[in-house]
Amino acid sequence: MPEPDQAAPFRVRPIITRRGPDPKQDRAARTKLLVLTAAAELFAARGFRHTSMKDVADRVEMTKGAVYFHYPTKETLAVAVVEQHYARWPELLADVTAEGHGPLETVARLLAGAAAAFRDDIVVQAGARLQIERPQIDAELPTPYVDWTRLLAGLLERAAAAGELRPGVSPQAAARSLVAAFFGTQHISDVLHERTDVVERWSETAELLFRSIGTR
Ligand code: LUB
Repeated sequence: MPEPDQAAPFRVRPIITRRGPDPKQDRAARTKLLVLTAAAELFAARGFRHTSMKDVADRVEMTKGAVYFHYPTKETLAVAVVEQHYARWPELLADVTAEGHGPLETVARLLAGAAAAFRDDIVVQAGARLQIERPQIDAELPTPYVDWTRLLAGLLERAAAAGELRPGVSPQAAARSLVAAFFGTQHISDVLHERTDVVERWSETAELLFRSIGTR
């Protein structure tokens, strides 16, 4: 099965912790990731406004100056956390693609994998909260939803070509509907149950949606 269009979605740079022979650079990259993860924990729990750079410094037992060395502003740190939220998805895509399923099954397993990441991964959770708080953050955050929509639409076009979609189902409309349903499901699960049930909630929503778009 041809590779999904990996060129387009999620154009974000993952943080590289091993930068080659220079141990100093390695240490700097590891410290940068440590600070980002601590910030993600605080942003996920308290939000952007109620998290200070001092809070982040205290959590990693570093001076504020040392934190500012890696992230000159709290906004820069928020952008980095949101970018790492999206940097999770190319890895998930590569893993699911390697399993070699048909395009519609690939869509189903991608979103099931994303649901588990929303339940278990603090950087994913923090990125989602910061995207909700975009109006409070004076910085250029990645545009939400569009990369997932483009990725799923590409796979669903292949599903249509493979006869996996019901006649008359538009791949673009199905992609937008799946993204909207996933966003809503994870958000409600977050507000009501801190996403402890997001995998189960998404599974039941997915069951209904894939019944309505798929031939099998
Ligand atoms: C996804 C969220 C929550 C889309 O793409 C995004 O930005 C998303 C966070 O903003 O759901 C659904 C896969």
